[in-house]
Amino acid sequence: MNYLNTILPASFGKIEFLLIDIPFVTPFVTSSYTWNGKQALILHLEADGVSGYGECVADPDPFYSPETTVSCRYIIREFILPLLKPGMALGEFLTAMEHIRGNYMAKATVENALVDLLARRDRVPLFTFLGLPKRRIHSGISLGLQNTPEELCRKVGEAVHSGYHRVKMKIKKGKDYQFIEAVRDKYPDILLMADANGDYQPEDRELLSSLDTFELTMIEQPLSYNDIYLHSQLQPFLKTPLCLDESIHSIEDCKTALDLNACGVINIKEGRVGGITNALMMAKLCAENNIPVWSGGMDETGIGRAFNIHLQCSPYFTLPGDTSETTRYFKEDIIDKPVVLEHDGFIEVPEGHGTGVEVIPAKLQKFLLATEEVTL
Ligand code: OSB
Ligand code: MG
Repeated sequence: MNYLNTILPASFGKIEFLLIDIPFVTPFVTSSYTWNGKQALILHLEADGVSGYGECVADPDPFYSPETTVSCRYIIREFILPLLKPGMALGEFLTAMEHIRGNYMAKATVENALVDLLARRDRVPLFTFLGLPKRRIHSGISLGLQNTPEELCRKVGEAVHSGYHRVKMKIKKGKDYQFIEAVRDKYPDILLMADANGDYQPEDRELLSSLDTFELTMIEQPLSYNDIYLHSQLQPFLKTPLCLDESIHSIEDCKTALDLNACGVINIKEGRVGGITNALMMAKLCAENNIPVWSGGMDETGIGRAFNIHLQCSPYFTLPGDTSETTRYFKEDIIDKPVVLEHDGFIEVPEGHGTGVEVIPAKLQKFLLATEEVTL
């Protein structure tokens, strides 16, 4: 990872937080919460004549992760940004951040803004800066909980028709077997998986193993958001591979899950695991242990979405992830170009410098809740 030797700017012309709120086209319903829009904390850095943007994947609430937009802003301002020193290499900065415990979403926000800025300064796309080959990315859709199996089947039908490579459906207790059965009856051959966001207990083992008949590619985070061990006890009772999402924050968590055989797949959200560099290290470790990984999403705006796309240029990401078209989430986004599916369901990596997506000032203004300028 040669990019880690890149020297950071000697000083920053501007460091600012932008808090934005973009309404969703339709509410996103999961077993843990219903989100009506994306409130996102954006970090904007300016130096050496270019800008870099990082999007924090935390929500304003602690219902997916303990980190929130407010906790991240605090940790970034008080503890992460003060670690930036003139003449420092990116890798040295990442090492300095390890002194701060946890707070991986906050760390990812700053790493993202820096690598975007450095790639733009080098006038190369982010994937090139990271040393990754250019490739087209698989698409995948994450459908929220629906009221009836019929409504769900209609949504799955739309997704299949659009060309999505795999469909993920949210499940929760009472909205599982019948809903999956209805989809499988109609779409016997699609890559289908279910995400429980931690709604089940070890006692639900029989119910979870009854889902084996539907040949799901995986069941994501059936047990607690906080657990790896109980998943390792559940996995032997299921044919379907388990996938861990919210309980994996770090390389250490990843090693624990691998050693315990707690899952057959890991969902790597770079914004949840401390950024691109950690995500690449985790993906490599999983590949060495024959555990396939995919890139999850957090309903990001076009800024965060672009990082997930560049990350998937890494050949370690072998499974389709939660990378969907912009129009699935927002009528208007704050960036150009929006994500679209090609005729065969693949997604192009943006060609421009850095993430290759450009903030539209008028759209940013429209959805802006607050700004805060930071001086080091
Ligand atoms: O569990 O993967 C999840 C969105 C927000 C929080 C948690 C999750 C999700 C998704 C949607 O499933 C992924 C996406 O479309 O970006
Ligand atoms: Mg999930």
